[in-house]
Amino acid sequence: MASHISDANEAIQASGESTFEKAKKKAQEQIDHLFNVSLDIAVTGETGAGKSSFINAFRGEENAATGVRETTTEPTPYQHPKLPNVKLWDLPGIGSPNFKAKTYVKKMDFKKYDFFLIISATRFKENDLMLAEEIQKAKKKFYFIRSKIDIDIRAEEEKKTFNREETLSEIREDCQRNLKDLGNPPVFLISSRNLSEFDFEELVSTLTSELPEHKQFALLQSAPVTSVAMLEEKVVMFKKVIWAAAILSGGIAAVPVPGLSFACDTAMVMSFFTRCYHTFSLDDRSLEKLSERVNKPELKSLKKAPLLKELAEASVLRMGGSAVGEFLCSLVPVAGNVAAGVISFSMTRGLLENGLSVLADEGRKVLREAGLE
Ligand SMILES: Nc1nc2c(ncn2[C@@H]2O[C@H](COP(=O)(O)OP(=O)(O)OP(=O)(O)O)[C@@H](O)[C@H]2O)c(=O)[nH]1
Ligand SMILES: [Mg+2]
Repeated sequence: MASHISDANEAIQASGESTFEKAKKKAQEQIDHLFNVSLDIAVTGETGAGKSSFINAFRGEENAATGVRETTTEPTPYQHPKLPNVKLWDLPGIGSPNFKAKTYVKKMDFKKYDFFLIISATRFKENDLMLAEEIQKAKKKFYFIRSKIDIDIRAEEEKKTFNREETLSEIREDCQRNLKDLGNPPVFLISSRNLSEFDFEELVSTLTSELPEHKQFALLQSAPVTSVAMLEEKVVMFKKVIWAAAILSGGIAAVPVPGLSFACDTAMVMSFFTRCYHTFSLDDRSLEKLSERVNKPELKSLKKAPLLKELAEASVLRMGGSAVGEFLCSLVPVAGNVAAGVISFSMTRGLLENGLSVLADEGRKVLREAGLE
């Protein structure tokens, strides 16, 4: 009992709250945010600017038709393949003949989006500025994306005087000149052919820092793993909520019952790991896509860490059976007590930390093999 009390104290301390009840409430809130928060990203810009291509690249799926003439006049939502609560909305450009600015705002229902991405493949034009002003009036944030940078770079590369950094600065400055009236907002240079290049990560960092905390979880989880730096951001995010997952995993949530099967507490732990697994793009489908993208077939057959195998199987079986429970036990720092069925807060936390670190290492290995360090 004494150790149970000190264990509860440890949980309270980890939460930064004053009582166990408050700690548990905050833990529930954090985990709800991690698992359930929705995010609605509006993507707009002229026909052909690259909206659909960006949406596809962000989601890692090719559902939005690209290179076709404008076909829809309604906002079209594209769900994130792993996070159903995250949607990217393809908004037809304001400049198309079917739309006029005033009706546009109304028709597009600006209220429902968390922020807007305004895309242009050239300079930002009057329509883009008009749109930004309307977004501002609706008290929403907007971010400018200059797309198809790979095409600009390729064209410049052929010149003798080519200097990559200079070319990029020129594009940026050229875009910014047209946005002066809006108070010089930043312009993010992006190639949807390869989000690992140019300013995509900068864009994600900026969005993350400007979103409310609970929305940050959704954005960071849904953002594609474009480099080790991006992976590390995700790892940090999960680390921050380990204490909450540990509290909710049981253990000390109730007075521990000797003999209670450890499997009873695995649901939260498993869904935490499964989240990390998908967010780090370690699932077979993501590995396959990555291997195609970087043209390295060997990525598909990387030898997997045992935890990863367990997760791959568990995600097929939904919630794994006792094999998963046993496997999780092997991750518990002091496995001895597990036999007695008493899983303490600090043990659960240790287990979550170990599992996260296994998955993070796996992610780093994949990125190294893919040449995306
Ligand atoms: N090289 C390169 N091509 C791109 C990029 N983004 C888009 N494209 C190409 O540009 C064309 C138009 O892109 P879309 O994504 O269809 O443009 P959109 O804004 O959705 O166009 P609408 O649906 O007509 O409004 C397509 O042929 C894309 O393949 C990019 O970053 N790099
Ligand atoms: Mg499109």
